[in-house]
Amino acid sequence: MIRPVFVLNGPNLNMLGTREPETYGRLTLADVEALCASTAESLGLGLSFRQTNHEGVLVDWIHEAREASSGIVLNPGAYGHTSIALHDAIRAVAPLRVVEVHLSNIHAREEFRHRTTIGPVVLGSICGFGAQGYIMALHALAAPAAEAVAKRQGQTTT
Ligand code: CA2
Repeated sequence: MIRPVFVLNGPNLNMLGTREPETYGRLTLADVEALCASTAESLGLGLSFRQTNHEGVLVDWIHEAREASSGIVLNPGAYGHTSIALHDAIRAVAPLRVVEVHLSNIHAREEFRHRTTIGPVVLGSICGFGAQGYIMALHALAAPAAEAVAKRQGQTTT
């Protein structure tokens, strides 16, 4: 059984769709989960979609992902700008692939959102595309996974 991708969401993202639609869009987190579920299914990926408002819970889930997932899509919310614990947790599970996602274009917003502590330790970062960013991140994680499956079956993907 191929391990699921963990899609982890940080603080306040449970409020999506209720306020600030000009910044975060109109979809709720349940809508984003449904989008991820259909994308994961079409890509042949399993999915574990979660949200927490607690930094330590995100750290625990990243540790869990080392054994239990094939990669992480992480929207760390505001902890992405402040948390050395998340930076360290991602380093601790290397070489597990982590894609950072932000719904909004953090570089076009307040200065304190321009930098993320996890940017240097993730595979790549996607921001400014709304919920589409989650889909892009799942595609990014699926491509090498497909290659690994083909390799096991003695096929090539190109
Ligand atoms: O753009 C993103 O996805 C963010 O990670 C969202 C975080 C923000 O602190 C980051 O700078 C960028 C905040 C999520 C809060 O979401 C809300 C949605 C609706 C109403 C209130 C909060």
